[in-house]
Amino acid sequence: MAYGSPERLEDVPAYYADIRGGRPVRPELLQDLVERYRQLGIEDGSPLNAITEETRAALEAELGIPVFTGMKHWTPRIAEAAERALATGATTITGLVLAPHYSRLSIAGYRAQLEDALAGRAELAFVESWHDEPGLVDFLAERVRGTEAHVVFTAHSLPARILDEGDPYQEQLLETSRLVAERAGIEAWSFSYQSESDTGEPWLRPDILDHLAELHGNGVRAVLVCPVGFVADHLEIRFDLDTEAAQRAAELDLAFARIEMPNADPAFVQVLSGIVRRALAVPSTA
Ligand code: FEC
Repeated sequence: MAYGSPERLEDVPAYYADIRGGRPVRPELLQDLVERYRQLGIEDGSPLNAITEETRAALEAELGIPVFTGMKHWTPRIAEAAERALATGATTITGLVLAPHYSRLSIAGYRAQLEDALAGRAELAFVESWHDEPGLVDFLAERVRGTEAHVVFTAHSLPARILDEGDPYQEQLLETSRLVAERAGIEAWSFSYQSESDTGEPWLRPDILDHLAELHGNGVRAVLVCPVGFVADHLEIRFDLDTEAAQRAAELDLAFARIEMPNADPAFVQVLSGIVRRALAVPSTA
């Protein structure tokens, strides 16, 4: 399962409405979003949807069992993927989200959509999180090893209230960051959030834009961003990091680079395949 992305600019209002789940969308925020998607160039193809399909096909070939894509906020929907899987006669279905860290505000939503769609018609082996998966840690460590820059690990921010609700999201993100830094022998690293939404409530901080200024103030002159909370190129990577954060770094005279995302890299697909195999060996009882 993946987040999903609009294929055309004219899809953006419906996509945003889906993300908002029925809550009102402020027109100026919609306009701003359309503009970001225009800059991303989705009229020529959505990177996220194309990469997700490439990953699905590679995983299917690697596993030798059918793999279907279900998108949280776009088509093909999770419910459609569930029907297609059931139509093959599957009695156990593995749910894997292409996002390694659990939050009630993210992964739980994918799970709920899949559970509702299956309605008890197959056993569900759902992967709750894979933030400390050794293969993922090795893969990311490989991407940052040897850098002389300060490494900034990032992930999508969420409303800060999750901290009071005992949500494991932040803990898992810091754990992945620590494991990757240790594995790569990196001592100069920090973590910051990105892609905060304007929803009128406080979000988890620090935001990368402030964090870059803080690092610069502390004498850092080069950063390498490693977005541990994402696995593919999409709007939050190509716009929020490559455009917005890169611009802020340029204003600060801070050298800025980011790692290449895992996307459908064969080594990354092998990591996913290992996770699915293990999940299938132990179907969840939930
Ligand atoms: O390339 C693309 O078209 C899709 C990029 C994309 C990814 C993504 C991942 C995550 N989100 C998470 C949480 C939230 C929360 C809200 C929210 C809002 C948006 C909006 C867009 C968007 N997200 Fe997203 N997210 C992506 C895109 N996200 C567009 C709406 C406009 C905006 O704020 O920029 C706030 C919802 C609300 O308004 O109530 C919360 C989390 C992830 C990482 C986990 C995952 O991939 O599922 C968490 C990719």
